[in-house]
Amino acid sequence: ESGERKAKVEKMFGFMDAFLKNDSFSLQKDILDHVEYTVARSRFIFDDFEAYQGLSYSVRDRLIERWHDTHRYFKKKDPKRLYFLSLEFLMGRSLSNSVINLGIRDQYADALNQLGFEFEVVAEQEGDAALGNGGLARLCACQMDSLATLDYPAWGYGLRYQYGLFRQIILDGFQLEEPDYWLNFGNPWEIERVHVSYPVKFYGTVEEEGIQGQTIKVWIPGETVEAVAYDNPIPGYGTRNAINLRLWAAKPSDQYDMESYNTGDYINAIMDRQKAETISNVLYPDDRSYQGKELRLKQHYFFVSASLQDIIRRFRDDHNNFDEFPEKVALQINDTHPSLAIAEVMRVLVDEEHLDWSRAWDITSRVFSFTTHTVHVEALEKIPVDLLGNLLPRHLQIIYEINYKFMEELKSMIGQDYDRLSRMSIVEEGAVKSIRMANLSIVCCQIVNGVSKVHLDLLKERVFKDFYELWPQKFQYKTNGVTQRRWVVVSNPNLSSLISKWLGTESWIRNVDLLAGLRQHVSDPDLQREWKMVKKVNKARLAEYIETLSGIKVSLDAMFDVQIKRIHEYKRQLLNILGIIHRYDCIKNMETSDRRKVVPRVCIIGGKAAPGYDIAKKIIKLCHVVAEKINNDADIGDLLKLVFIPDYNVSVAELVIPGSDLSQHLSTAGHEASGTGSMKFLMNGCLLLATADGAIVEIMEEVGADNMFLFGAKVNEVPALREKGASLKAPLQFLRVVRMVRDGYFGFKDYFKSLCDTLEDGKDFYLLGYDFASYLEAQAAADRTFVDPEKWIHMSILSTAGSGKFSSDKTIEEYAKHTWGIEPCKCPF
Ligand code: OAK
Repeated sequence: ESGERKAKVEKMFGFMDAFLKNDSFSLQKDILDHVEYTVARSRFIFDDFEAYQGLSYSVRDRLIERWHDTHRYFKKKDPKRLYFLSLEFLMGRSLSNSVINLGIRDQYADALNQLGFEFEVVAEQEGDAALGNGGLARLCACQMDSLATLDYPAWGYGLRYQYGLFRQIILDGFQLEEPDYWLNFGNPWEIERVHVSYPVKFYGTVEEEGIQGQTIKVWIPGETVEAVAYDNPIPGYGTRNAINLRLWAAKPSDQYDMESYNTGDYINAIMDRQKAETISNVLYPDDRSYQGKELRLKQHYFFVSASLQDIIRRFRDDHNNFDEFPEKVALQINDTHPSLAIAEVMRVLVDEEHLDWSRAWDITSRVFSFTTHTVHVEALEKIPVDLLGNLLPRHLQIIYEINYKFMEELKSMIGQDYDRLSRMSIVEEGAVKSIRMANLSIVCCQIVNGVSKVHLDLLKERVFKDFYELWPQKFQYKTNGVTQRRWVVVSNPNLSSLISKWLGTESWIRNVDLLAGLRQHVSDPDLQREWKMVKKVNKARLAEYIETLSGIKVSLDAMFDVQIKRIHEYKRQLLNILGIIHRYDCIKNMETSDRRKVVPRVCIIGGKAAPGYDIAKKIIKLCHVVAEKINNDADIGDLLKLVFIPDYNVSVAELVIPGSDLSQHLSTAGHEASGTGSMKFLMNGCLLLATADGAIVEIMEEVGADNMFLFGAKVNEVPALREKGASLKAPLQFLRVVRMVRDGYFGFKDYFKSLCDTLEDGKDFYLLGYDFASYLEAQAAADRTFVDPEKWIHMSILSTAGSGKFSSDKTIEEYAKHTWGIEPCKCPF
């Protein structure tokens, strides 16, 4: 472009930007126009929800401008692109995040104010986009924010579930699940792309055809479903770049099927077609074990096929030689869920592009990278061969072929070690012959990433030991991170302003290393006072929420002690509850005069249990019966309260985290791949009480072990402890509290029997008994520190100051350099 034209465009942008930012009247008109014309409500009478809609459509317009500019620029520059494939994205709300990232929050807040609305109240109207289960899904959302902010040419691809993660209802202390009708009131943040749609095929047969003296395989599918794109712009912070998250929805195909219509059964023919939509209907709510369900497999392939058609179409716009594919495309598979993509790329290259196998394999193995998010073998996907062969017959053949070649190669390297060969095979023989998707991914990808240092060690030593010994250079790790934009700037604006004030800059929002600068002020009484004040305000907000939810009034002087995450045995919410029972029991048995020395606590627990996970559901019920007892005990008063926060989600986390003093991360060492909740608390100046598991080990290195409360067996001690079985005796205090539950002290004696049974000597797989004493010591240390407010604040400031390493910006930069090979591509205006 000529310099003259560039200058002109820049001037126009400058003008528009200033205009938007300063002309409150235009913003108001914009909001009102959307209320009147898009939402179709009168501009004279509309409520908070309609104000939210009008406002969101106005903000969306601003997003779309940037998003168009960004994509036009990417197209012009044609950099290597990253395609981030994930079946789950846990985005939460978009409004506040968008206006903050666009740099127009205050302008919109003022404009709304003049219309008689309050920004915070209007923002509360938005529901969560909960298209994911937990850690893995929220991580993707944080990474999208970082990819946009750091100007990487990236696309996210996922599924647009009609129903996101279930809503958790608590009835008499039991969890019930309700569908999440998140789209019922429309979704201003998405753009339906009716013209971006692809046919996705299933079932059928594979036939052989001779073409130019060669036999090729042809897949004759039996069913076609249409995938329609819904685009969700993701704005970066402090940049004009806005990237795209493209989610696919299933629609009946309009390919006219003469036969079914001609049979005269018009109504049934239409109903059959309608069934196609069920593919993207619902998110599977289990993040614990893989079940070979056909619908789930269909979702995976539907997603993979649509995404790859889109990616390949974009590649073809500017390239016609697939040898260039790995130079222009990086495909990231987020856990194994999208790993059918490997077979699909091979199918396209071999069957449709007629490349020979080895050339196709060379290309395929250079485009993919794979990150695994678990240490649990039960969570690794195994697809029954019968299921796969029926739904995707050609893909099964391709996977067999990949495995055959891999096995030949392996034999030539390790000889006839059949045990090892069968462990490493992509195909698992056995009662149900299955495909091991993790093995497929490792065989194909040049880089396999873990999500923390400890996780990588476990992958090397246990989960993928055989593969590590074969290909040590493949295995790497990138420590997970969270975005400081959402987890501090959006959710804790008071802390955010305080940090900027003391650092003398807002640059930490993009350059998180600057947070370390807080260390030099840690002893300043002014900072300490202001820091304490911010916490108090956030605690008051949380206390209000608790009161509205449960009617329980909590004291702001108490320590707010929080454990929020999915409910799992390995995350040991049960250890927390048993610790609370112990605390209660101690207070009850104290002389009244000694009670004055007790540090008052508000214990907060929140999280969803997978609908079929019985033990996890019992843990939720136990929490409720214990709370009932404690909260209504006149002897206890403000010394101890227990609150279960129902329907934990991203928005609830945004409210709870800033208002917590202490946060608990109790996984049995060696079970949490990383954990990212801890990072959000750390950034918000909460102290951590934790086991040395997952990313906690690295947090320890950054903030110092004496700046947190650590306890419990270490990763390398756990296997030997388990070996000891029943000879590993639990301490008396532990037996006493378990007995209380067992004997029906809190009621529901029969119901809790199976839960108590998991804690018996020799059956206590997660080592609650073994860790109990050191857990109580860590809790006592937290109490002692809390009564020294200066010390506590000191540790709190150092927590935030040491949290820089755990920004997703860091993770993404590492991936970009060492895994994907992509460079920033910053839209200049
Ligand atoms: C969910 C389903 C299958 C496999 C893994 C998960 C999952 O959510 N894993 C979690 O991923 C987070 C992000 O990497 C980690 O921080 C958690 O430790 C891990 O449990």
